[in-house]
Amino acid sequence: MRILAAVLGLTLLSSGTHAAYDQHPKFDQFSQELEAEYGIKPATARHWLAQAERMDSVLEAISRPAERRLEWHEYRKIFITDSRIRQGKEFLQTYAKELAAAEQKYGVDRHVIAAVIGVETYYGQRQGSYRVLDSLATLAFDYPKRPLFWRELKAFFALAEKEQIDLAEVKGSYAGAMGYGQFIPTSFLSYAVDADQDGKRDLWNNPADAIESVANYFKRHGWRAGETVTLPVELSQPAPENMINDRLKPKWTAGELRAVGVKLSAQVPDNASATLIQLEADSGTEYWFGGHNFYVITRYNHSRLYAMAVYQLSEALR
Ligand SMILES: [Ca+2]
Repeated sequence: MRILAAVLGLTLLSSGTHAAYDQHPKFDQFSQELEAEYGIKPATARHWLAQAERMDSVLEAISRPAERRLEWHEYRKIFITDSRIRQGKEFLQTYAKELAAAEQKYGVDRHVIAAVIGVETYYGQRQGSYRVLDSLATLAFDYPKRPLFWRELKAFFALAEKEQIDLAEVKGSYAGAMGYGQFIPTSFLSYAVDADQDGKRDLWNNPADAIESVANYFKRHGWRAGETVTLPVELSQPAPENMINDRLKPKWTAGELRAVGVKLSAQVPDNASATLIQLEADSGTEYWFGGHNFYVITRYNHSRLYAMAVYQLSEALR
C-alpha cells in the first residue's frame, strides 16, 4: 500500500497537479513589472494567478513543429471553401451597415475585413475555447520562448482593468488570441475600438466593435484605400532568385520587377513598392506581384500564405 501510494503521489506530482502561478519562482518579477508598467497592484496579480492553471495542452499545441510547412495549394484548401465563401456573403449582408461604416471611416475594403474575420474565426463562430488566463499564464511562465507571452500576459491584466472584464471568464485561442478578429492583448489595447459607443470594446460579442477594430488595425498599419493588393503575373524569363519570396516588407519597385521580365499590368505605377511572390498551386508554380497593401495584411499574421488567403477570400466574397 505504501509503495502504491508513493507511486500515485509521484504520478500526481508529475502530471496533473501543478502549483498555481502565484507560487511560481518568477511570480514576483511578474507582479513587479505589472505594477511598474500598468500600475496594477501585486495583490491583483496574486488574486488572478492563484486561479490560473497550467495547461499542458497549450504547451503541446504551441510546440507542434510549425504545423508542417504547407504549400499554397494545401493552405488554400483550408480557407477558400464553398462554405466559407457562402457564410462570408451572409456575413456581408447581415453586417452591411457596420461594414459600410468601417469602410467609410478607415478606408479599408469591407470584403477584406470580412475575409480576415472569416479566416480567423469563421466569422466569429470559432473564437477559441481556452481560458486565456490559463493559456497566457502557461506560456508566459512555462514556455521556453516566453518573452512574447510574458508581455501579453501583462497586457491581458491591463486590458481586464481597462475594459472591466473578468479575467477568469475570457476565452480565446491557445495562444491568447481573442474575439472575432483574434486580437492578442497588446493589439487589443492598441487597436480595438468602441464602434457603437456603448463604453466597451467588446470584440467577443459585438460585431460592430470587432469589424471596426479590424479596420482600425489595418489603417494603423498603413493600409492605402483602393490600392492594388496583389496581381497574378507572367515572367518572360526566370526571375532572379533573390527577388522571389524575399522579405515580406517590399524592398523592390514595380519598375524593378518589370526590368527583370515580370509582365505587370499598367495599373501598377513603376514607383510602387513591390514583392515577387512564388506559390505552388494545384496547377503548378504561380507568380504574383505583391503591393504595399499585401504587406499590410502580413502585419496581421506574418505569412504570405495568410495574406494570399485573405486576399483571395475577399475577392470570392464580391
Ligand atoms: Ca462597444
